[in-house]
Amino acid sequence: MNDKLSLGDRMKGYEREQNSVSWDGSKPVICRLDGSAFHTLTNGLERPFDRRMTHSMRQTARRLADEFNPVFVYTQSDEITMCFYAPAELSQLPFGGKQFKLTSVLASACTRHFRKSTSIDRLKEAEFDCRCFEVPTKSEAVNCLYWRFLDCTRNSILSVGQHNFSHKELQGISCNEIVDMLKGVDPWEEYGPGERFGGFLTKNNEYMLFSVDMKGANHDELIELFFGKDEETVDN
Ligand SMILES: Nc1nc2c(ncn2[C@@H]2O[C@H](COP(=O)(O)OP(=O)(O)O)[C@@H](O)[C@H]2O)c(=O)[nH]1
Ligand SMILES: [Mg+2]
Repeated sequence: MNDKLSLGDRMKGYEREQNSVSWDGSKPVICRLDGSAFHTLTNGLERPFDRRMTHSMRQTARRLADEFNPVFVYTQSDEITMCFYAPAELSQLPFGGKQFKLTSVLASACTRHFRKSTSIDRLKEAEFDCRCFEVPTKSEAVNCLYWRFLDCTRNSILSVGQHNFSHKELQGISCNEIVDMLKGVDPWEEYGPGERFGGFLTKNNEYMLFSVDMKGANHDELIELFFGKDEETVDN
């Protein structure tokens, strides 16, 4: 009996020791979800963009937002970036900010919502991984979004390029040059803003979905757009 207790206590000790690390919400926490092996899973979907795929990702992003109450969410391709921030009420992050719990539950919730949102059999096998990390300031959180936004526009241009030109024709060609090559063929600028810039969700009373070209935007205005005006803050 005593042996059993000490075994349980010992195991709980390991668990506690290695699973107790948490964020307190005083700095933004970024959680990035990414579809596993979507390159293969999306075989047979429309190229360069499949509306059913985009719709499922947006619906998943919205459901995750409703369930976990992040400050903002961004989705593009097969990925979703969420940001949590709760400086006024420390430890009010989901699961008290426990790193392993937040990371693992977000991955499974994303997988659940995505599978429910699609009627395409192949996509019902989708899985998502999640990585979470704290950044020092709100400004860096916006920079993280900008980083994903740049990835989105780059991949969007490449996808339309690859849809219209051969691998050989695109070798050594920059994204700006591909945009020029596409003019008069299948102009990238004429694709919808969601396909070029991805989709953002921010909260006023409820989550609003919009697409914006972050390249032309003012950084301070973006911080206000994503974090709101009157919050207690860490330094920008
Ligand atoms: N056909 C199609 N494929 C898409 C669409 N959205 C995302 N994908 C695919 O999803 C992949 C996502 O990239 P990445 O995460 O790097 O690939 P993974 O590691 O295989 O999941 C892209 O390379 C595309 O092949 C879409 O709307 N249509
Ligand atoms: Mg992926």
